[in-house]
Amino acid sequence: VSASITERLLSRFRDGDRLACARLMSIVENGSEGADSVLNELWPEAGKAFRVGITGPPGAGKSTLVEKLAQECRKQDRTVGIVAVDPTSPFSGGAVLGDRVRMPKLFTDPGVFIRSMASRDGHGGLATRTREVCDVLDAFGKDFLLIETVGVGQVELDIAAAADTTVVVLVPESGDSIQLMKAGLMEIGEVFCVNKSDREGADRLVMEIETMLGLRNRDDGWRPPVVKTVATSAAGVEELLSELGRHREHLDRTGQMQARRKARVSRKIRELVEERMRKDAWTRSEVSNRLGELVESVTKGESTPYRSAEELMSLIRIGQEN
Ligand SMILES: Nc1nc2c(ncn2[C@@H]2O[C@H](COP(=O)(O)OP(=O)(O)OP(=O)(O)O)[C@@H](O)[C@H]2O)c(=O)[nH]1
Ligand SMILES: [Mg+2]
Repeated sequence: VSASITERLLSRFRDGDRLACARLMSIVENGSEGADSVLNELWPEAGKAFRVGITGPPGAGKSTLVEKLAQECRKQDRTVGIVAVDPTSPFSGGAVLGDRVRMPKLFTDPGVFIRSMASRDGHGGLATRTREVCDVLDAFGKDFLLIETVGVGQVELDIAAAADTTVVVLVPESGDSIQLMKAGLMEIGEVFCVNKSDREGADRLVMEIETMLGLRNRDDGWRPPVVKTVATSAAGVEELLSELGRHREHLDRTGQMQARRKARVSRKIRELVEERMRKDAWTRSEVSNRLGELVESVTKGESTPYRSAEELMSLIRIGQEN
């Protein structure tokens, strides 16, 4: 994407053009050329949105909850960005279509922006560029960002890192409490939601969660609340939203919000540096040529990968000084 195109997109974006917003998100999501300069441009305009991660096992009702939370936010006159990370589909098109059918009212509301993305990092994790896509939505002026992901494996750590507040959604079905422990969801939940509480066993699950929370020592002075919801009828959703607000206040009051954001900035800078170092290291032909030679000598038994790495490091450092 050429610089003049991104310039035009940015100017339309700043006028509130949703198509421009979508285009910029794609540039950022795909890591296309110009992505970093777009993010660099938008950085000063981001940082105001409250980011809520919503995770939990497949089918727990996360999307339904997100939809109802968004409607509740709109009632309170707050704008909403929704990012749904779909770990199964390699293309986000299908998911968007599905959500468009499911959330027709939200799709036509100018105060809501919905974006689906495929998690393509292959680790089952949050799509690698989710944070950056959130940065774009944030700069677009959305007050509330709701980020939905299926909680499997690495995801919860990623989502906890990307969000200000993490909601763990569970349902009263057998094995949930074990799943909870296994997946490490207990560690990251700041607000717990027992959804489908129209089903049997909801109170028992609430008690199990409370018990497990009681066994854990948190050092942040926050006791995660457990909220019962029926997402399909929006029961409990208002309370869920107010608990989110309470956690946000807690983060602000205790300075943890700032600390989290600083940690995010620090991670971001380190990531960028590492990315650049990697690129710098291998794009120089003398380095890649020498690599080829070193591979030969290791194969012949004349050197080792460790000695080779040392040598390449010196070569890279010399290149950096020039
Ligand atoms: N009985 C009942 N059904 C619900 C409730 N919330 C959601 N559902 C239903 O559960 C099914 C799954 O809901 P989704 O919102 O798609 O769940 P999800 O967690 O987003 O699913 P994935 O994104 O596929 O992991 C749908 O058929 C919903 O209508 C609830 O509170 N009670
Ligand atoms: Mg979903």
